[in-house]
Amino acid sequence: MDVLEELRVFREKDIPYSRVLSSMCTIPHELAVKAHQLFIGTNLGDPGIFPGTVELERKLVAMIGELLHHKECVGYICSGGTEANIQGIRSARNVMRRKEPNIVIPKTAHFSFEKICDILCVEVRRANVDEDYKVDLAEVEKLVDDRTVAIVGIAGTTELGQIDPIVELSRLAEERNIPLHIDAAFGGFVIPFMDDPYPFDFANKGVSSITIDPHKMGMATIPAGGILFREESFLRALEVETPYLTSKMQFTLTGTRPGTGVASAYAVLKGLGFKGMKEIVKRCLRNTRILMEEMSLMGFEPVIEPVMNVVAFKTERAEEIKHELYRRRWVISTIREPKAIRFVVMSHVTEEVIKNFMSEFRKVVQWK
Ligand code: 0PR
Repeated sequence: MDVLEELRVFREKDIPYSRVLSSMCTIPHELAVKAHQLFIGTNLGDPGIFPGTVELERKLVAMIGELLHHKECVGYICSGGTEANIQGIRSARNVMRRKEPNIVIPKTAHFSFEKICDILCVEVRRANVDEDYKVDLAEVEKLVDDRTVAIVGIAGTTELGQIDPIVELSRLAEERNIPLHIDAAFGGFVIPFMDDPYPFDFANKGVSSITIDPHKMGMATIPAGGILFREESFLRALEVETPYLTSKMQFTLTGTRPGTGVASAYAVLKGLGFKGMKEIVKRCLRNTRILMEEMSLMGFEPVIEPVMNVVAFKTERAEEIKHELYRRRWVISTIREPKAIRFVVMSHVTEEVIKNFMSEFRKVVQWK
């Protein structure tokens, strides 16, 4: 067998996106795929060799910065939300220079913060959430002290797509002079394109850094995460010397770093424009409502009214339903609390996909 033939056999074992209602990634936009191909082999880890790719990254950062109400922001395209969150907290820790530092995050934060706590040796304090699964401000205030180097707010929680009260968090951060990092890995490319966007970004003076991932709702190719800072000093706080490269200093976490994410994210944002992105988000939100209607007809109740294209429905049988669906090659997920099945309605989750899914889902729910 020819090696490509062999590869195809493995690839065919993967589950196609048309059966996946759990993922925050999706089929990249065709413009992203073309851009990716054009930039294969580029390495932003040695920028002197790739001045064109460097220039493109600057343009992309400014473009995303404009979307987030701060065109002059600085940052870079990284491997994903995990790296972006690590770097956001690492820079705050380095800028703040506290002994035995801690950070205050919502209980609903992504598990990348577990890694942060381990790698960066910062204590992670988890604030409770209210009945809408938004972080409780009084709790955050209680947990913050002189050793707090960052407060974290989430714009689009992993499990429910909820948005924390970032306006209030920003006020608190300003008052206490503590950097506020926003994890908008998912919501960053959703909220700005909604009809009545919640102000989650640099428009709030207390926000010092934002995670925003092109490889999620930005329709870019994997890997493409984004970390943006309000001020240059936060980027400088990440630098190490690179004695033998074409650059003197490096602020990224990884060394060798693909330019493909930069190119594919730029292609989508520039190619589709604000209007095109708005249409994608609108379709995802409409399909979320369709899924909601189908599920409520079956008697399922959402954990919260969906804020964006993530929705979870309460059921004691969540794990069992997920496993039986997986056995039938359909992928959904569950959340930690309360017991619920969760869906992410990415652009590949079309009306047709929902229809096919619901017909299988009905059989699974009635089964046993
Ligand atoms: N922050 C938030 C709010 C996230 O939801 C995620 C990932 C991250 C950070 C970390 O991002 P990276 O995975 O890019 O490092 N959220 C999804 C999750 O863990 C990612 C995902 C993507 C899950 C595709 C499944 C999947 O098929 O649930």
